[in-house]
Amino acid sequence: MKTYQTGNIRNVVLLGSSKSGKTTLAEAMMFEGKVIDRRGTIEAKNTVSDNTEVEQIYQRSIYSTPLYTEFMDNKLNIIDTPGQDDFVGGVIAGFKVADAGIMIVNATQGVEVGTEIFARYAEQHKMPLVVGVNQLDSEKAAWDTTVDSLKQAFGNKVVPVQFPVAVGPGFDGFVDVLKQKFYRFKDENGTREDLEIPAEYADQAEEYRLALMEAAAQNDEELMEKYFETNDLTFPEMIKGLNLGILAGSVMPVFCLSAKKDIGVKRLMEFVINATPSPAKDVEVTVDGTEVPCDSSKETALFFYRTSVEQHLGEVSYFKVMSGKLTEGMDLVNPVTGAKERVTQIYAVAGKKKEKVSEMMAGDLGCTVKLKTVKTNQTLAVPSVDWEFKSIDFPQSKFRTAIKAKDEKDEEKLGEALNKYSAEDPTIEVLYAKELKQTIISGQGEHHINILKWHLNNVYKLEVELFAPRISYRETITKVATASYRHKKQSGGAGQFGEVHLLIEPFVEGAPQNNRFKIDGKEMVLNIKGKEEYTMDWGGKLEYYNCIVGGAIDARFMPAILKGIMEKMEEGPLTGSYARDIRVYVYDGKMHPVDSNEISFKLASRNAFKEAFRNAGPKIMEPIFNVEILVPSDCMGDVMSDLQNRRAMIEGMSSVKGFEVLKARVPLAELYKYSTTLSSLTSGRATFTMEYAEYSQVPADVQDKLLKAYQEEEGDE
Ligand SMILES: Nc1nc2c(ncn2[C@@H]2O[C@H](COP(=O)(O)OP(=O)(O)O)[C@@H](O)[C@H]2O)c(=O)[nH]1
Ligand SMILES: [Mg+2]
Repeated sequence: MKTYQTGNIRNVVLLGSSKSGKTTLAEAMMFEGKVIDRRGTIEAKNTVSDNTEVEQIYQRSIYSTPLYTEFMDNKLNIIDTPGQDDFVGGVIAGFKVADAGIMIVNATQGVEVGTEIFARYAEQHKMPLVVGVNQLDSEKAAWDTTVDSLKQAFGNKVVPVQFPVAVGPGFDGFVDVLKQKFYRFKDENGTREDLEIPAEYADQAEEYRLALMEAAAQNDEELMEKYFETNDLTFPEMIKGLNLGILAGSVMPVFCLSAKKDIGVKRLMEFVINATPSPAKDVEVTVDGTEVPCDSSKETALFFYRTSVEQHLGEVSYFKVMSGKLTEGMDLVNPVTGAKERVTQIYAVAGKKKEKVSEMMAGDLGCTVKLKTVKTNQTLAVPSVDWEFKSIDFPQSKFRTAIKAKDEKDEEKLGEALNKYSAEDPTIEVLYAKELKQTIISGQGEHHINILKWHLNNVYKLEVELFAPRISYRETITKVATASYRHKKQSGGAGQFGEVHLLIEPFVEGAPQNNRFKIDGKEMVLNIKGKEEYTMDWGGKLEYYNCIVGGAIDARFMPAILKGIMEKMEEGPLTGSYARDIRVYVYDGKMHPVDSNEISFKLASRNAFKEAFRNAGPKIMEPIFNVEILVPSDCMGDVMSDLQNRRAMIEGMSSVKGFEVLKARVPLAELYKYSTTLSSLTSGRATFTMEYAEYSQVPADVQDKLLKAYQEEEGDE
């Protein structure tokens, strides 16, 4: 393959609902570019893009696949993506390295859930979109309704550049009003005749042309003037206007396709090359704000957007050349870790097929093998620069579950497998929750986690169990209480003796120090001699006051007393959860001249604290999350009533473009598998985010249940 200069590269992401035909289109694009000499099909399980076993079993894309084709002296790098929200990670990684998206819409369905969801992601990432209406050869294909559904979803920026003639099984051509041609196809291999627009379509063509011209003109004042004066724009002027509009997100041009019959594929590629930007204008801003232009004459730097383990190759690292020129054998450095790497081989990638090249210019996408340390989101650059490119902004996870190996002996193997898997799929997070004593995995949805499970079963040969994670409850108190405890043991040898009297009250941020308390109607005044303040690892505070008078307890025992309290806070008296936000005043006690030691005082304070805690109006607190849900207006009722069953507090509602934005506060305990429920309530059309907000008291009935459960568990032991 020849070396492509930055200006002759286009990086695009294929987007759209599942089964709209992205993978089939990618196949046709590579066929047209002669990267492959025959097209595979989804049915025959031999496409370049869906090439993993799990994808062939499920017959759909799960991973994003980097591909390329060569057309009109340009290299078109294509990221084929899966059409499901669960696998959005690959789409977001694609946005990081691409300059435009091609949104594929199925002409038998019109705009679908996936279309809406991925258009929303594209908008968030400021990704310009070109639309291809595919499957126009299908029995049930409908052009007008599909275009209407696009206009309804995305408004006036939707402008067809073409319209088909004879939609359905007889679909063999379309009129292109930008090129002013009628393209007719003679076979299913893209062989086409370029004809004059037939007279019977002249009026329709003129109507489309005017609409397109107007859309092109509105993006530039000069063009607008010219258009008003002459009522006409030349071809280059149209391209210029459309280019500006696409970039600004104010024009979404629409094309006709049958990916399966290779109709419209060449023309779409031609347009992408003419009207979407090359990486030459890209400027990437590093973590510390340095602007790095995509210029092949500057210092070499690579950004790694994906890694995977592949048959025969081992670890494969996918990169974009962000700056400079990459040549075979180049020595580069990770500016953050200092790790040195040699890029011994460079490949252009078309799925499994890897074509060796000797160099690559800024803007191009490729892969290499046998790097020692590089992970997704990392940078390699020549030693003279310290650029660190910003990480891919993966969406927050939406589905959380606990996992364990069915056979305890496999726990370590499971840990290793999970680490490997999450390195390949950064939208899977793995965490060992010390507090819960559980391994928690999170991802984008239940299906996402099920695919992970498939890998654990089939690739790593591990049997695992998924179950609801424990909740990190907290315990605290609501009023003042006192307690005393004497620890005494005198059975031969050295004895043990320690007695502690303490008072506890709730700690409230900012509340003034206090030394007068009322206990059972009696006033109690303490003589505060020392104060220590601790922030607990799990949140909240402990304030520890020494109020001992008359040497009732030696100062040397005070740390042991504190230790006893700390231990009990780590394993709270109610349910064994962490306790927080408590003030403890140690005001009296007793010592024994011989038998008192640290252990005795620790045990005495532990028990005194436990008793005081239970008398101080103890409460269990639970984590509450802020949940923001984007719901289609017609599903609002179902989503609301489901939320009510989850003890949610609705905080607000607002509407945007046919969607309602619902804000609520929901206890984490009620959010297990929420993404699955939400998806089934809305046929997959809603999305949500969740974020920790605060701890709040559980209602009395829930507290009773938790106390009972803990007592039973304790009883079992
Ligand atoms: N009739 C027809 N079927 C198509 C066309 N494009 C794709 N398909 C079929 O639609 C299904 C989904 O295609 P695929 O490329 O996997 O879609 P993806 O999920 O968007 O990647 C497959 O059965 C394809 O054979 C097309 O242009 N016409
Ligand atoms: Mg696909």
